[in-house]
Amino acid sequence: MSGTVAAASRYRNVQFLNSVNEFHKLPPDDGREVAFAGRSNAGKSSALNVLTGQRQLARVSKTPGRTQLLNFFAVEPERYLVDLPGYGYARVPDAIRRHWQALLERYLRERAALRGLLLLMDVRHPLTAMDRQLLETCAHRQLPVHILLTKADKLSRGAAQTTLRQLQATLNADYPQQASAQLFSVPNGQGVAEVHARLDAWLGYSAA
Ligand SMILES: Nc1nc2c(ncn2[C@@H]2O[C@H](COP(=O)(O)OP(=O)(O)O)[C@@H](O)[C@H]2O)c(=O)[nH]1
Ligand SMILES: [Mg+2]
Repeated sequence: MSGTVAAASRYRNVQFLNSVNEFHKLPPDDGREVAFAGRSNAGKSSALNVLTGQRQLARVSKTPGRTQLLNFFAVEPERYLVDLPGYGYARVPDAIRRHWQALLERYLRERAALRGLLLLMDVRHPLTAMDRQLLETCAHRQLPVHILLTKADKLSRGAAQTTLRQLQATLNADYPQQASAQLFSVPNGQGVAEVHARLDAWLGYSAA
C-alpha cells in the first residue's frame, strides 16, 4: 500500500474524543498531537472534513458552544488532531474571549504532546495580525508551523502561486526552519496528500 493510501485510510478512522475548556481537563500530555488554528471562516472545519473524509466531524465542531473549545479528535489512542478556537470572531463577550485566549496561549506554550501547528489562512487574506501573533507564540518554543493557504480555487492558479511564493519568502526571512506553507482547496482536493504527509511526520507515522 502506498504511503498516500495508508495515510488517507488512517485519517478516515478519526473519531471525536472530547471538548475541553480548562487546561487541567486536557487529555494526559504524553502522546502526539497536531493542532489546527486560524481565524473563523478560514476553512478549518471544511479542511478537517476533507482530510478525514467525514462530514460528521465538522458537524461536531460546529455544535454551538464548541467552537470556543479545544476539540480533540483521536486518530488512535494518544494520537490526536486538535481543533482550536477560531479567532477574530467579533460576537464573543470579552470575559469569554480572554478566557480562551489565555487557554490557547498556555496550550501552545506548554503542551508537550503538541508536535506541530497547522495554521489556516484564506489565500485572499494571508498573515493577519492575529496570524502573526500565533506564529510568534510558536516561535518561542520552536514549534513547527505549516500554513495552509485555503480556498486556493478562489484565485487563478498564477495568482495563488504568487501569494504562496510571497508568503514563503516572508517565512524564510522571519521564521527560518520553523514555518512552511502550501496551497489548499476543498472542492479541488488540492493539497490533501501533502497535508496527510505532514500529519504523518508530526504524529510519528513516518520519518520526519
Ligand atoms: N471555495 C471554497 N470555499 C471554501 C473552502 N473551504 C471552506 N470554504 C467555505 O468557507 C466557509 C467557511 O468554512 P468553514 O470550514 O466553516 O470555516 P471555519 O470557520 O474556519 O471552520 C464555508 O462557506 C465553506 O464552504 C475551499 O477550499 N474553497
Ligand atoms: Mg469551524
